[in-house]
Formats: sequence, structure tokens, C-alpha cells
Amino acid sequence: MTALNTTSLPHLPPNIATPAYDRAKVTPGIAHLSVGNFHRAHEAVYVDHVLARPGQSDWGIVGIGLMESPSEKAKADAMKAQDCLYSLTECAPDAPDTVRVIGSIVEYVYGPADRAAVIERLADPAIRIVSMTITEGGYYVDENGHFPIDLPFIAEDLKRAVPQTAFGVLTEALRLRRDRGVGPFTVLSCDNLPQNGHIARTAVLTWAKARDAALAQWMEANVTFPCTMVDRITPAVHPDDVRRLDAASGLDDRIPVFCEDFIQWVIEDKFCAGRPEFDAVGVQFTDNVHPYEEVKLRMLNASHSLLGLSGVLSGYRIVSDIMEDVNEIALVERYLGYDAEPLLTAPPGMALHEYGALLLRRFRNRAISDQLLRIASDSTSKLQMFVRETAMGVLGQHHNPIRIAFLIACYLEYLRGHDDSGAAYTVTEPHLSADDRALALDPDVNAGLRMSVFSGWELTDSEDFVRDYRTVRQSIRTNGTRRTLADIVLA
Ligand code: CS2
Repeated sequence: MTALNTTSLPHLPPNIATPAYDRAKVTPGIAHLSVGNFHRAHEAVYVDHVLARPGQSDWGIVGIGLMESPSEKAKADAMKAQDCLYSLTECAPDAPDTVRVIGSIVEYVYGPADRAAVIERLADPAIRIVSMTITEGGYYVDENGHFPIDLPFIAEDLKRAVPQTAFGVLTEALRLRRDRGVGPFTVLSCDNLPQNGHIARTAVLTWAKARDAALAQWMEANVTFPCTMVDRITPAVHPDDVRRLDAASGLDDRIPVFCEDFIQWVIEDKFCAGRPEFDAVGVQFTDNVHPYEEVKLRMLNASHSLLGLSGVLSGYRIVSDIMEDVNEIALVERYLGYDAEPLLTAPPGMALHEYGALLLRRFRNRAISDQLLRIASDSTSKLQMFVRETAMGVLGQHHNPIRIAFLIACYLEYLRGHDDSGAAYTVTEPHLSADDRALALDPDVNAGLRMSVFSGWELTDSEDFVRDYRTVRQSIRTNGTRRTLADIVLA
């Protein structure tokens, strides 16, 4: 096994692509908050291409880990040991996997060790973009555009001299920049939220207003928050995957990543302090990202949620396995064709049914073996981003509510933590409150519809929905998810 670091880089086997630029000359221009697998398979890849272009070497990435946990610490240690290099295995459905080493992250800061150092790093005038992947549930902005400034952990953060949250860290870094006259940076959300730029803006500016109204005003006038649509299926990397990927690549890489071959990024061109030549490396720029993100969230991510929740209950664990089940395929096809698509406006040049067909091909990709439990995790946040609008449209227009009823029944049953055969799985729901959990598990199935996660969905205004939901949930319990699904795909 070959170690992966700056010294070994020129000597890697020829089948492993390495950065096509001199990393020693790269300086950071982007800081990224929360360097998860998705960032490493997506933005870092685009930046890796950009850095190979003339005059772009000042757009390297400083990775910043914000969360304190043993796995985040291990990641920081591995980044340090490997000079921030890692391998990315791109898996096409019908061609051999390709392995490349990504060199665009040139520095890594483990935030919990020293938050003040993170703020100082972001205040460096060379940093002109701060991008982030802090998860769908990490913004806390509700459907009315309200950021809950009174939440205890936010209120506490506001009082700290050195804040801990992403919103506080961004605000304090911008304060230093204003005071030093070095100008703002662009805040670039790369999370799967409708209007992610607007939501990031609301969260950051509300936090800032509560801290310092004059600073918030300066931020409002100077900082931009472009909306983005991001797409690349990137599975979780478990220890078995590390062994498998390293055995295949021959590298001793502690932090390999793997993903599908598809990649897409659509961004609003609103960068207050400049940007890399992303347009030259495949990023699409547009004045209005909204239709792209609506299509992606309400088709790809919502189908994923359908498959994740129903699949885990049925005993499946891998996306490509569930794509062999004709009823699951019919469920997704009908959800897309009858529920999601009629409510969407296609972006220019895009045909929704073709986009839907492409999704099914992507889900069938055996080479990525994406995990249904990864997709099902944090459904409490995701359903609001991916399904709410479709559910409200279907119910409001008195269309057949059966698939929405099935999805919601599956979500509630999934929270029990064991599948139809009684096998236990880990429910990862960091944003599920204790009250909501109790309502979900209440023997009276109607209680689940009163969970705060469904507030504003107007589910109980539709008698047809309530009837179908009760029937389906009861049937899942009595007959199992597969039998229930077989019945509903005929409906
Ligand atoms: C998935 C996404 O976690 C989820 O719910 O749907 O991570 C999905 O794989 C990505 O958004 C694909 O771009």
C-alpha cells in the first residue's frame, strides 16, 4: 500500500489521476465549513479542475471542521497526516471505477480546538468565498422564513464572546473584515434546501441583528448569499468501504470518498468578492436557480426519501437492490409522474420526464451501493425540504393522496427503529424533538399528524388523506410494508 501525502504524490501508479497543477503554488481563496463527503466529492472536485487553469491558483480551499466529535477529530488528524490529500473513486454504472487524488483542499482547521482561530482564518482578506454544507436541518429557518433566535443554543451562542455556531462564526469574521476594511466574502450554501441562499441569509442576518444591528446592516448591504443547486450522490464511507476502496486503489488512504459519475452544480452569479472560473469547468450559472433546485429536491431527493423510508421498513439496505423491486419502481415512477411533476416548472431546456428517467438510472447504479439508512437519516428535516410542497399541492388540488399517505406512514413507522421482520436499525434523527417522537409512537395513529414537523402542511384538512393515511399505516403494521406497497401501486 502506498501512503498518500505530498511526498508520495509524484510516485503514484499511473492509473490514479493526480492534481494537474503545482499544489505548492496554490493559496486558499475559499473556506468551507463542515467538510463532509459530499463537499469532497462535489465542490472540491470543481475547484480541483479550476486550479489547473491559468491564473486560478489563488482559489484553493481551507477546510474547516466545526463539529466536535471523535470522528471529526480523526478526520482532522488524517487530513493533517495526508497533507489534505484524499482519493475519490467515481463509479459509473457501466464502466470501471476511476480513482483520482483531489488536491484542492490545501489546509484544514479543526474548529472545536480554537474557534477564535477559525474566525481569524475567515477574516483573512485572501478568503473571498465561505461555502458550507451544514445539513438541511442546520439552518433552523421555518417555512415562514423565521429563524428561532430564542432557541436555547442560539440564545447562548449570542452571549458568547467567541461564538460556536456557523452563523456566529460568520458574523464575527465579517465584523473583523469590516473593522479592518478588507471587505466582505460571499456566503455560499451548498445544502439541499429550496432557496438555500435566502435561507442562509435569513439565518446569518437574524443572528447578526440580535448581536449588533449596525454590523448586520453592513452585512446586509455588502455580503451576498447566492442560491445553488448541488447534485452528486455520495454514499457514507464506513470502515469496510475504506478497506474496500484502499484495496482497489492500492493507496493507504484513511479518508477515501466514493460517489457516482454524475455531477451538477447550478449557481446564481452573485459573488461580492469575485469567484473562480467555475463556468469553465462545467458549473452552470443562471439568474434564477429556483426552478433547478425545485426540480432536484422535489424529484431526486423526494424519491430518495420514498425509497429510503419504505425500503428500510421492507428490509432493504442498498438503493440499487431496492431498484430491482417492481413495486418500489412503480411507486417512484408514479410519485414523479402524478404527484411531483405536474406541480413543477421545468428549467429552460429540461424535460421533466427525461430527468425522472435519468434519476432511475442513477439509482440503479450498482457500483455506488448507496445506503438507504443514509438517505432515511434526518427525514424530520428532509421531508420539509423535499416533500412538503408536493404534499400540499396534491392535497390542495384533491389529487389522489395515496402516495403521500404512504410516505408519511412509512416515516412514522420508520421512527420505531425496526423493520417488518423485527430487525433493528439505527434511527438518526438529530432534529426530532421528544414531543414529536412521542406523537409518532402514540398508539393512536392520528397523533402522528399533530407532530410539529407537519405544522403548516394542512394534512388534516384533507379527509381523503387522513382516511388513506390511517388505512396505510394500519396495513403496514398488520400486513407489512411490501404487501401494503403492492396494494397501493395498484390504486
Ligand atoms: C439524499 C441526498 O440525503 C439525502 O436525502 O437524497 O444526499 C442526495 O444523495 C444528494 O442530494 C444527491 O445530490
